[in-house]
Amino acid sequence: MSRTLAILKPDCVKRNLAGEVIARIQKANFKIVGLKMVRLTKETAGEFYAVHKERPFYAGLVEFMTSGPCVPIVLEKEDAFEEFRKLIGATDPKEAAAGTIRRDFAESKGENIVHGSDSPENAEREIGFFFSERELVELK
Ligand code: IDP
Ligand code: MG
Repeated sequence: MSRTLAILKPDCVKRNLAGEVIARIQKANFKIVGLKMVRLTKETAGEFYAVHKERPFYAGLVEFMTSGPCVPIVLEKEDAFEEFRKLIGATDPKEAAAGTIRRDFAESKGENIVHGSDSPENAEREIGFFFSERELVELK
């Protein structure tokens, strides 16, 4: 079993799609072991996406991620990060495979509904960014 971090982004929460997206995640057999609602600040969003600091979309990304509450979720499954990236699809919904969450719900490459960690190392770091160990439940 491994863990990954999902974030329901502000567009997902604002458009009242959180329930539908969580249902899709659960139907794909991910187990939720942590979940909360947070409002990111310029500082916390900037730190979370620091790897993209030099990219042209960085300022817009920070603006978007602070535009409303988000819902970080810790998910457990075998090969969690790979399986979750498959479930959400490509960054740009126009390029995302049929049946993926971004393809079905996202409106643009920037406002793309959901985040998913891209490696086990980043999953650990990103989970730690939002959750302490005591906020994660033991399922067994
Ligand atoms: P990912 O979320 O699929 O891993 P990344 O390349 O890590 O994609 O980019 C992080 C986030 O930055 C994306 O999910 C999206 O919200 C935003 N982003 C990435 N590329 C662009 C772009 O070309 N235009 C606008 N926003 C972008
Ligand atoms: Mg990424």
